[in-house]
Amino acid sequence: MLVIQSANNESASVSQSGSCEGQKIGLTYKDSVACYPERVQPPKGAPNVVYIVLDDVGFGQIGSFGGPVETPNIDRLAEGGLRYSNFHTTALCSPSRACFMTGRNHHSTGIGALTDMAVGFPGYNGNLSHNTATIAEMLQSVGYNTFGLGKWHLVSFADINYDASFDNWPTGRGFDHFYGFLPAQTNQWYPDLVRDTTHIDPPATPEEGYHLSNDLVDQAIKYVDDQQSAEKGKPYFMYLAFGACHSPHHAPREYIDKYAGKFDQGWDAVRNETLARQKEMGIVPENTDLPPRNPGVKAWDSLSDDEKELFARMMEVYAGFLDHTDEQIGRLIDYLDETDQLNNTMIILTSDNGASMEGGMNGSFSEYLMLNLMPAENVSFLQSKMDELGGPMTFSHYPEGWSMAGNTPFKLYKQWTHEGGVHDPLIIYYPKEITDQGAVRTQFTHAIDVVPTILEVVGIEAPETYKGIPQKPIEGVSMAYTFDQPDAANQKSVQYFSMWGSRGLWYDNWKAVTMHPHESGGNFDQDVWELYNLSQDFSEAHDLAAENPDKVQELVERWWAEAGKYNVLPLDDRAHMDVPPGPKGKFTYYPGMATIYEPGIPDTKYSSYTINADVNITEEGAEGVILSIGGRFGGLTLYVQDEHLVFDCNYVGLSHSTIISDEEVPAGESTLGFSFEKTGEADPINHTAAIGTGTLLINGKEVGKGTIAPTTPARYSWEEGLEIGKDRLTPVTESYMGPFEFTGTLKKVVLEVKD
Ligand SMILES: [Ca+2]
Ligand SMILES: [Ca+2]
Repeated sequence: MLVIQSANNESASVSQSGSCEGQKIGLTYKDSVACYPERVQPPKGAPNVVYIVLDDVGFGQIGSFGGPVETPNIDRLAEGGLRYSNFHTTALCSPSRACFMTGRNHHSTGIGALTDMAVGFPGYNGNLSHNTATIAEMLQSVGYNTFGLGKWHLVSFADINYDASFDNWPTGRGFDHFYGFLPAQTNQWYPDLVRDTTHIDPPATPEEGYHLSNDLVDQAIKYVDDQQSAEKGKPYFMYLAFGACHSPHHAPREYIDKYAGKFDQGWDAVRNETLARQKEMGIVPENTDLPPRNPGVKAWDSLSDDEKELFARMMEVYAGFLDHTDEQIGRLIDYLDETDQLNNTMIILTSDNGASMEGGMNGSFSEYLMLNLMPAENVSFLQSKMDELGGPMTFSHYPEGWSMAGNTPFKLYKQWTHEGGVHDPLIIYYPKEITDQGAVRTQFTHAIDVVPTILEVVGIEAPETYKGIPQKPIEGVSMAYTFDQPDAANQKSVQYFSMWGSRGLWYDNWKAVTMHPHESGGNFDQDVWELYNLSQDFSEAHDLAAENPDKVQELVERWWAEAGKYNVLPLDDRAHMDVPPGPKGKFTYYPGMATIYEPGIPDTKYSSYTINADVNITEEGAEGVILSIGGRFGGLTLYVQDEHLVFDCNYVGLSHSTIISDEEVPAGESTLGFSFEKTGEADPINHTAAIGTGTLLINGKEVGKGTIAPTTPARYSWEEGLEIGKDRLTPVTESYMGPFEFTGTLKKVVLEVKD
């Protein structure tokens, strides 16, 4: 009777939470003393924290930072809080988010570059290290409820499918709930949504008025409402990371049209106008000089009328996108206000990197062209798409000139460690503790400083161990000291930057920086370091390196010291954007299967392959998709329509190779098939994966044949994968409306990739 002996023993009394010392377990309840472990409670008066992260929004785009876009709701936060005019990020999405989440440098937590570019070094393996707990984990463990919404981009591709470990999905990193998307970007009209750990269909279509930004805020309000209804006043942490304003630039038409004609003056004039407003607002020092146009960007006045018309429209689309986002933020603020929560909520709003040049000099109708390393789109092609920009038929991006203007007054863009890449807007709104409302703070601050600021305001320390794992110390410095001390000295003295080979080191208001060309062969010793005194030259307009070689030397040495401390090495300028070919072999799929995302999709780009589907069709016939990969901006699909079997290969949204069977699909049991016989290897120079002959087969008999070329060179889609019996989100071909589910009985589909 081991149990009874143990229960009789005094020392066996259970102390579940350390606060149940009086508890006693006897033989029955009559000789026992009950104790209920107390719920973990946040410090008394701890505020709600709403952490809003915009994507690819530059320093000079939001109204309250002098930008040309109307953002009255973000401006409300600025007027009621503080604007930080010397705030920095890492130049890229995942790395900045790693800092935003952990308070540690991005290499320190394994996100040296994008999660899409994971490499086998500690600073670059693409998953947030578990020795750097996230702010969600820290707040959850002291009793906050935690809601994650929008873009995650903090899980490596190795963990993107349903065979993932899930421990770096948001719910594995401290979020009670998550509603958003995992990769770098998603279609704002047809997002690839994840709820907690399950992919779901969007709740409505664009025709019904759906847009992701609206949906995120609806869900954000619902999370808070559900939680506050259950326990009024219990604090929560909300991380709300919009897809906006990363490509695709998608916004309801009326928001875009509101800006008609507003950018006809061009990017050079908008830069000047923005700088003038920034000076007037005190966002930049009076003596700030505008650096010359970035390399390759043409003077607006030198453009043709067609170029001006097209490019101005592309900026109208972007402005509409940001304006629309602002309105959603306004809905959230209004909700907090109307429900009496605003005064006890700290709202942080920022962006993850400078404005993006990823649309190239002419802009782009589909970002998937850039992601497939396709040549720049020419103006006449883009003009043919002009009326559709911003809508569901495009996946567009504005040209570099607008990105330059968006980063006013800085040089360069997202991806680079000059200020244009790493200098971002930051607003902290917390009326309870911030009394200098509407003011500007000029202390040097960085993405790693947000987490310690939240910890200080909440009144907790970062844990030394989290779930048994020893933790790295927080590497940022709380900004709370600036709340009531506008002139306080910088409490930070040094910050390194390192992105894709480009490097920078800020030390005591000096900055050394070098622009390293991507994929240029790893010759880092040939990089030329520039030197700026940022206290006198806010915009890096005057390079002092030649006159101060010793200072350059000192800062470069400090860079190496910081690099050694934080896992920055080895230096690596390779893009690592190549998608590994998918697996080969024989794969059997059944209808109802969840989407499989690249790189988990078997190789249909570089190898010959066959598709064979066992179906049963009644006398009434059937239609629908048998197998699809991707969507409107690249992919392939095998489907039945109008009694015929059809194969369609969508080449990055630019052209289609289509084969239609010359015989009807019969009723009864049959095997519907397709084979791709490779006739030419992948040819990166000509922007195609393998080309070949496609053959449609019904019960083994050839019923159609054609050439399949060219084919998607690198990646079908981040957000639309392999599906059986349907084609979710955007359709591969406009011949049908998604999801176009197969109406017959689809027993199984065998995809066989040959060596
Ligand atoms: Ca970004
Ligand atoms: Ca699709």
